[in-house]
Amino acid sequence: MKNIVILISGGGSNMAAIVRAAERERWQERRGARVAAVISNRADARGLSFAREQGIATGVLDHQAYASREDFDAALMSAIDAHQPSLVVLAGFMRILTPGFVAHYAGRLLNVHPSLLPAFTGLHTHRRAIEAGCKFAGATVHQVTAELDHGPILAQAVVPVLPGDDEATLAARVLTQEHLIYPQAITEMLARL
Ligand code: NHR
Ligand code: GAR
Repeated sequence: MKNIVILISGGGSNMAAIVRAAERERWQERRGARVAAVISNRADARGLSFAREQGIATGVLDHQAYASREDFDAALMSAIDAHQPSLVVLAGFMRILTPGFVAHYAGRLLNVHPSLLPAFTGLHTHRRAIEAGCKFAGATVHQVTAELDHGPILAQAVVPVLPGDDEATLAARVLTQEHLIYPQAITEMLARL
């Protein structure tokens, strides 16, 4: 069985989209893959209750309880590795990961980023795209490397920036595309594992 472990920090809508795609497309029977666990760095992440309702194992590791990023990442690796993952998926996970963590999951660590990389790495991407006067925005699924938001690109989707858009309306339009391209990119990745 190819186990997928998903890391979240908040809403978890990408995680839910992946779980729903796995069910709808019967990944377990057809691809020998399943979402084995959802782990959050915030106890109040709304996505956790969805995962529990689906009968998926959940875990919480509060980064504030660790003295350093290295200590947090070491604990996170132990929690993830308990599920023997083939793939580790960042879905709205908001903590930058240390080079040691990234090396440990090299080639099997994915992220969805809410911009058309290599434009707008880092945070507040929608505000920056609007301020720059971009006519198009979008989302990128990429492999995670030690350099933030710079790993090989696996999938992208483009949306228009419309007159009157603010951060919230643009983020919502981008998010609906993330929900389509992320499960698709994971499917393609699973076929290569
Ligand atoms: N880690 C590495 N090494 N490489 C990447 O490409 C990563 C990563 C960890 C997360 C997601 C990324 C995004 O899609 C991601 C990609 C968090 C921050 C950030 O600045 C930046 C980018 C991403 C995720 N986080 C702050 C920090 O100090 C905390 C912010 C907060 O807690 O709200 O870690 O955009
Ligand atoms: C998504 O738009 C994701 O691309 C973005 O946060 C949202 C999470 O939504 N990720 C980042 O900004 C990472 N820095 P979700 O929790 O509902 O999937």
